[in-house]
Amino acid sequence: MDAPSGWIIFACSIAFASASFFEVRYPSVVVSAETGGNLTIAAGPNGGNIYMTPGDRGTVFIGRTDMLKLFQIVNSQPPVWGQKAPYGTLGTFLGGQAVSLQLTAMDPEGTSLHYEKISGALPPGVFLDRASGLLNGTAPDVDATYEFGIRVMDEQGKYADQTFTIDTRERDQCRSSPCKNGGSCTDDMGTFSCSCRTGYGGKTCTISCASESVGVANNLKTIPDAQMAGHYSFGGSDHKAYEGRLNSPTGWIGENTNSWFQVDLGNPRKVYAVATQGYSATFNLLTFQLQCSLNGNTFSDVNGLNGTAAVFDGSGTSFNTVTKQTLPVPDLCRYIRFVPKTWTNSHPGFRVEIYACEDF
Ligand SMILES: *[C@@H]1O[C@H](CO)[C@@H](O)[C@H](O)[C@H]1NC(C)=O
Ligand SMILES: *[C@@H]1O[C@H](CO)[C@@H](O)[C@H](O)[C@H]1NC(C)=O
Ligand SMILES: *[C@@H]1O[C@H](CO)[C@@H](O)[C@H](O)[C@H]1NC(C)=O
Ligand SMILES: [Ca+2]
Ligand SMILES: [Ca+2]
Repeated sequence: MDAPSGWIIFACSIAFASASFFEVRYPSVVVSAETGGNLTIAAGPNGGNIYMTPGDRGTVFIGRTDMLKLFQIVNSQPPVWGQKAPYGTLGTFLGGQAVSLQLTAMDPEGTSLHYEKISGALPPGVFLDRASGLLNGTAPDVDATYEFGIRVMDEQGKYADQTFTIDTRERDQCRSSPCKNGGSCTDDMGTFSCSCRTGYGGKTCTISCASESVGVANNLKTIPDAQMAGHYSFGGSDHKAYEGRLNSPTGWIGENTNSWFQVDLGNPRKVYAVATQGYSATFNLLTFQLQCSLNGNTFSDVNGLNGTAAVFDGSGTSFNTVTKQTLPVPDLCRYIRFVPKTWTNSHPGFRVEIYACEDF
């Protein structure tokens, strides 16, 4: 009788232990139905049992499915939330405050969990770490309630959903009195703005505008050469506008009272003061007027309190003396022109600086 090794021929191996029991012991036992047939294991009608009992390290497969594992999953429990109350608020946070909230859940089977937002919205700036369940970030500066659903899932794919809320409150950024020198504060979303008293500027009114150089001076040069212009210069081209910087070794020299020297600040600023230095006994400045423009095209006189063009003192013939003049009324200008009125000897010659604040 030839049979494939490892296989048994049924007829040869039946061992009758008793009238109601038989046993087959081989490394592999295969029982198969013919093609188109059925393999049927049926207990008798009078209460017989069917057992499938794998060894300690064995299991039971149907097809490729590990039936023991499947039953374990079927019988397993979903995770349980530590945070109980539905719609439970997780807290109230002030704008800018750090948020660090640990969501807690556990799986009765002890498998590891991961968290996922399934509905609603987290506060902008707060993020969920899916592996740890940590809600972390910074509260937005608004009055709002954020409601969101979180699903916690175990390794068996079982999950529990929970809805949470986080409340945020807009913080009053003016509470710390950030505006100095009598400036008034306006609170905003995440920020504030100051309205400074006359003479002060900057985000928090700490800048004294009459001392805030725009940077024409030779040692500063914040204003580039290209933003300086001279009209009707002495000697045609001998003296360039960029020589008109305070403390420059030379100076700008005009021709007569039709000449002007212009600085483009680059953007509109409130001009509070100007300073001049003379150039020499020959080229100097005794008095001048100022003109101001926002577009570089239309200029108006800088006036005195009496409403007519103010006349300012220059430094005369002194090379070193800086003569600073405050505008009677601070003027918003992008372009500012120095118009020489009087000088001694030959021609008006001078060097300048301008003091101004950004107009907030
Ligand atoms: C297999 O089982 C089915 C369902 O009980 C039955 O209809 C069919 O006749 C069986 N086939 C054979 C070959 O016994
Ligand atoms: C939480 O957020 C803060 C600021 O947004 C960040 O510095 C910190 O590293 C975060 N912590 C964790 C554990 O992600
Ligand atoms: C008006 O005031 C300015 C400076 O305040 C002065 O230079 C000018 O001479 C005054 N004009 C008249 C007409 O008083
Ligand atoms: Ca579970
Ligand atoms: Ca605010």
